Amino acid sequence: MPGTVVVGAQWGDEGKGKVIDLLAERADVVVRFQGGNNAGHTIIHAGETWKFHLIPSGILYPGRTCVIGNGVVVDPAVLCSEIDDLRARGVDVGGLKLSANAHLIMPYHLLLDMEGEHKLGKNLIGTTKRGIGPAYADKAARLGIRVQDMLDERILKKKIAAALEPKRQQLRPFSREIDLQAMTEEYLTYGHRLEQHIADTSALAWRALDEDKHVLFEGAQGALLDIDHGTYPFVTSSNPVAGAAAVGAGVGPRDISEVWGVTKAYATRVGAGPFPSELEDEAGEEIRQKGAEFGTTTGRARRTGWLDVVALRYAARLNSLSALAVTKLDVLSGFDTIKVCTRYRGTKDQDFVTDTFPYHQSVLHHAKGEYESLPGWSEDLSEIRAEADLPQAARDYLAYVEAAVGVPIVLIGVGPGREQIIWTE
Ligand code: 2SA
Ligand code: GDP
Ligand code: MG
Repeated sequence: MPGTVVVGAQWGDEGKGKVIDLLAERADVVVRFQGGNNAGHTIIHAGETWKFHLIPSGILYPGRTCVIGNGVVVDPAVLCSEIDDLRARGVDVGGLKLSANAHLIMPYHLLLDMEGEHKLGKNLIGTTKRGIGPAYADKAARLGIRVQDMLDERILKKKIAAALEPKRQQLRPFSREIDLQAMTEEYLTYGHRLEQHIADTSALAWRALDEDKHVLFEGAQGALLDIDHGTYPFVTSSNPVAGAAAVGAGVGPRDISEVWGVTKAYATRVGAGPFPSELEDEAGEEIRQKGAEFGTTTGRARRTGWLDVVALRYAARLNSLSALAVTKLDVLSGFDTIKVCTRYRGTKDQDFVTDTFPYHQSVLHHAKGEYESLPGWSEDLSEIRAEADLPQAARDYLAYVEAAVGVPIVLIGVGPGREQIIWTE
């Protein structure tokens, strides 16, 4: 079985980690292709809870090759501590491979991310403050430091000096924290520690695909946070859509045969930006509490809302989704009525009704959801393992979503545990 991509179909935190953990059992290689340690994937595997930020979620299977691809931005301090934590809990990390071409998050990227958010004041984006945006900015400006640079002191020092030069003014308030020699030594130490994992991961992925092995491409964040297609500028600085899997892993588009989109049975967003189906009432709070909607990386409360099929259809198109996994259906138990956002209507001076995701920022910023109401159910779903055993109202809800999005639902989540899933027929 060749390449399968798993991506977020909303604003991230859809439960991709759990879906990847399930699929990784039958995969040979798992590759992260974008983002960095802004991502947070929570997995409950063999009764234990794991939180991954950089290391692909397949690492819990012995013998699995887990790749951090060239498209990822890597904070080596975070990577080393994730490796240490896994080792301390008895996990073999021998299969971990790190692309020599991946870009590094440097200490000044963290400072610039914090400073950038501070300057934006009330227009802040609500980044995770992990240095993601500034690291991708340096990559595009060809001032990035790459994993391979950590293996050569002379090159490393020269490149850090060159990267710091145009940032002098911005970094002036932190001049005491920025020491070229100390930074060079720190990153050389990381290079030394990580050397055994550094590889030509593009060739590795290609070889696996050429041998007809199953390669799983693991996305982070979600389609609506995509820097090109999301709710710009309230987005992350990479492309979480499926097309980026080829670029960020170093394979060709024809190596990808399936694209799974993961969505919750409702919607969440963490950070600022448009969210047309947001609930700012008791129902929203109930979803947040029942769904434990707090950031895996930062602990921030996530904004909550009803499922938005306008946005989901957009994600299905952008990613050419072949399958949909719907997680957290259990969280909706107990609502008399469940709403689905099917259209957007303009507010203030904007007068429009649309069932297509708006491409224009001003239109999107004034879009408010309009809803269809469906009957809810009261039964606890957490022990159900067959679609036929779900309450009729839950089955009707899923059928409605499937028809509205136009992508078959293959997997339903009814709890955070690994076994709390229903495979559809
Ligand atoms: P950044 O840090 O530059 O990528 O932030 C830019 C926007 O992208 C959002 N973003 C995320 N949204 C959902 N989940 C993410 N991962 C963590 C999680 C988030 C957390 O799993 O819960 O712990 O807060 C993630 N990473 C980035 C971010 O909120 C900004 O809107
Ligand atoms: P990711 O970033 O897409 O991997 O998602 P996160 O791990 O950030 O957030 C998803 C959260 O939902 C995690 O805490 C999971 O353990 C949890 N989760 C996943 N699937 C389900 C489900 O079907 N039901 C419930 N109740 N929780 C789930
Ligand atoms: Mg997450």
